[in-house]
Amino acid sequence: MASVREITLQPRGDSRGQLIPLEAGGAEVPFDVKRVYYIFDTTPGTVRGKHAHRRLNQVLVCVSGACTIACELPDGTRSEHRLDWPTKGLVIEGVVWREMKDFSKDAVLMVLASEHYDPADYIRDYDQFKKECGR
Ligand code: T46
Repeated sequence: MASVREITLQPRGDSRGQLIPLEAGGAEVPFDVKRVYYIFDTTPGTVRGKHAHRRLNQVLVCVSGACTIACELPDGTRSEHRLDWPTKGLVIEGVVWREMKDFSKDAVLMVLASEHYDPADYIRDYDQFKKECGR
């Protein structure tokens, strides 16, 4: 079952500043994390992603700056999510077409992933995505 869900991460702040813990298997990250990567220093106006995954689940947090994640579910439902603060997270599970865009200059998009990197897990052709979704 594919889904896209915005989550609010709980900061453990005190007089020294903020800290957000993310625990695998907890409420925020509902899977075991096998990989972490982050995207930064993006070219102005660039659009990244433009693919779906067959098996991968992910949690995305823009830990600095801002960017927008555009998603399309298998049934064609589209949504856009502005990640512009480290307490905002997005959980993407199942076969979801995603694009990342409107990066601010200082954006650092961190992604927690449920699987190791596997090029075969990517659906990079939009028509193939729709086909695999039965559309
Ligand atoms: C996703 C969105 C949100 C690796 O070698 N290992 C990795 O774990 C990843 C993610 C990428 N790469 C290599 C493959 C390419 O040569 O890094 C290069 C850029 O990857 P890609 O063009 O797939 O990057 P994005 O920003 O379009 O997509 C990435 C993830 O690949 C994807 O899983 O959901 O971020």
